[in-house]
Amino acid sequence: MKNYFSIQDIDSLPDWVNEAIEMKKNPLSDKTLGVDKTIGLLFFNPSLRTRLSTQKAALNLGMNVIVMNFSGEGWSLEYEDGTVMDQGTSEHVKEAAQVVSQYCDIIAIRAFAKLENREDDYSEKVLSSFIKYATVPIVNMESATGHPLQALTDAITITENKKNKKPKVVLSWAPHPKALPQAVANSFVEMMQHMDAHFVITHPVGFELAVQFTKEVPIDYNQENALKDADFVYVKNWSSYNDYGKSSQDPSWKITEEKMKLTNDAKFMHCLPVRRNVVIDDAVIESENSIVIEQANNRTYAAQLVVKKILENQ
Ligand code: SN0
Repeated sequence: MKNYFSIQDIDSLPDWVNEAIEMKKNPLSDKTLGVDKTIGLLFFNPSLRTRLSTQKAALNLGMNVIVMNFSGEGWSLEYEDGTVMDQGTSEHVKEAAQVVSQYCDIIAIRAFAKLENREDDYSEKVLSSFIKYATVPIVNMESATGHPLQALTDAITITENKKNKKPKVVLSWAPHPKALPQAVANSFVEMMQHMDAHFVITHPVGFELAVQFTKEVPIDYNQENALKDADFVYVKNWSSYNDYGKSSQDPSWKITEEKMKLTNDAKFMHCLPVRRNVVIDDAVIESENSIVIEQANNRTYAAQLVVKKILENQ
């Protein structure tokens, strides 16, 4: 594998999930694989889990890690060809990507959707420019349209926690005070189509995700109906794809203890960070069925597996 841009880069999901679960038992088993190699983590947006778990993963493989926050600290990058750069942008991605490639053996990038222009976001301008101009592998740490490290984490977490062969998994939209990207939901939806699961999406009318991700997945506009008999409830807010970037705070979609009673004693999942008592009630995130902390722990093993696969290919 050269780049980890989307879950399409996973050649065999069951093998990857099993390998990650094995790696979790002995995280230092490949501690010399990355010796004398450097991973550079470039952040255009905030992070807690992604930054620390990816660093931890690289350290477990013996790598050196360098981190740069672009927002505020880096030069503002230009992505268009042939621009007369007499406005706000200081450096073209063509130079930046080639320069960083000389310092790093792998570059990982976080660049969220701006939610201003759907075509711009869905063209994956930042990630695809780095993939085009960098001379080393690129790892997606949440791009405009996807968060494949999170989705791999979620596949590992569901596999570890499932009680039956084909669990019912429900992705539920929830309210949020801010307009958030569709990236986490897109990659989760994509991932669930590769897993042995009864998968249902529930959200208010107008919050349909892009059909290129949802394909034939059933959508139930009635949240309570969708939650019935669920084994896993995965909660996430996203802004509208059709009315691009429109948000909603409709409190009737918040996940409560009452709603969780409709499920088959479901495990509660969220990628974090989560707005307590807006997205979910305290009682749900603090319940025994909440596996969000364990889910966040698995971020390390998802990242470690991806970096390992890239190192083995170098
Ligand atoms: C991001 C998102 O894509 O939804 C990252 C999730 C891993 N989430 C947020 O930006 C939440 C910000 C907030 O203020 O709650």
